[in-house]
Amino acid sequence: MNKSIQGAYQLAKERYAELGIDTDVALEQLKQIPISIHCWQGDDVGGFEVAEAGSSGGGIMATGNYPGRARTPEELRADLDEALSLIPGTHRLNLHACYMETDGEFIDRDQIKPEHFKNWVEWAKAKGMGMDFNPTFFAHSKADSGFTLSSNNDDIRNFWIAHGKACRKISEYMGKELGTPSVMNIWIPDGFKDIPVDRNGARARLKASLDEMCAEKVSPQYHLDAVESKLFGLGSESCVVGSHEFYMGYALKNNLLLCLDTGHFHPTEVVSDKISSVLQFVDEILLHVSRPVRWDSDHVVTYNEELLAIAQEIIRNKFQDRVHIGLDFFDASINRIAAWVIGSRNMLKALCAALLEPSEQLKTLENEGNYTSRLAILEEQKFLPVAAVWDYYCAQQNVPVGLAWLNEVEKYEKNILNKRD
Ligand code: RNT
Ligand code: ZN
Repeated sequence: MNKSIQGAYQLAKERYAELGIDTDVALEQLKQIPISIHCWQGDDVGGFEVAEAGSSGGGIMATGNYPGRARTPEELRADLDEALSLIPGTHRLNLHACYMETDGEFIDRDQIKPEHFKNWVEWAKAKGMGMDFNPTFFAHSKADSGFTLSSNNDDIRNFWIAHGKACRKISEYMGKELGTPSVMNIWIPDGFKDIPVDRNGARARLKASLDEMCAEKVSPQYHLDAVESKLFGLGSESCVVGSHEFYMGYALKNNLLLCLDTGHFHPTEVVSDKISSVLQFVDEILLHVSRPVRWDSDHVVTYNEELLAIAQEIIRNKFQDRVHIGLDFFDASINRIAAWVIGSRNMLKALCAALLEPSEQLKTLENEGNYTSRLAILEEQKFLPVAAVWDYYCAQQNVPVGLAWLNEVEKYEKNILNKRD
């Protein structure tokens, strides 16, 4: 390892030791936290479905047309390989059902089977990675009305229930094959563009559909169901059927995971404040870490105060086993591999910083009512040499230190991405 990285780390180690923090222990803990990296940043939520493929549509949309989008599963896996080689640690792959591989054959979503995901599973297995999964309830002719599981058309509703059931089998297969439960997240675009008069009807149908879809018990050793709410979306500006209250209630009643997407709440609400509330009542949650800009805009995650606050909530409360961390953003206006790398590294940096906090000392001060010292330490720690610890971690994990990863992405862009049409 480079001498200056090591030297800086030694100095940082001493500095943190003064606060009672062992940086080696912190890095050992960081290594144990997997991030579920979303496949859909790599191709603008396109997927590889035959016939029904196309725009992301149905309530979400990636904007931009940066060259080099992955067009095939092989390209997407190669791009993920590149991104993973630049992100320290062992992580998970979060796959959407529309990334099925059907050998050129049209297989509708109610008919998909584990075999259509075999290549992904083999790919993950070879790397010792776990996988998470998502039914795809959008970008399909049967979602064009804007309603899926809450549709008032029985054919449509039953089709999507069948899709959900098929996906739970696939998720179970992933969990079995990879030896770690697959978290299957349910997000639907259903909602009303303009003011509805029968919100209740739609919500009652959604509840009935979820009950039917999730009726079969699957071992939590292999598969976990999660439900994701949203405040509003494209085409569901006036009412989202799967609102926060709806899914919070559903998760509590049925003992499912609640998924909190950081871009799915009112702009002054923060997910960091919700974690310790919902974890009083649900066993586990899934996070979709994104970056909202004015609305649900799915920007690349930056190292900002809220990201740090989320990491602090997880680490301070030792919630690592109860919070599944997934990323959810899609930016097609910049190099897509860089987007993955920036967002993932930021999530890890925030966890690294949180692991270096003297949280027990801070809690004691708070309990004693010593808010002066609490604030002083919180502010002081912002300027401690966390970067030296992070750099050392990257070097130790054999990934580029500092901005060196960007050179790798630029090389890949020149040699690989720019050769794609
Ligand atoms: C959409 C939700 C959902 C999707 C992914 C692709 O608003 O955030 O999680 O982004 O399923
Ligand atoms: Zn999300």
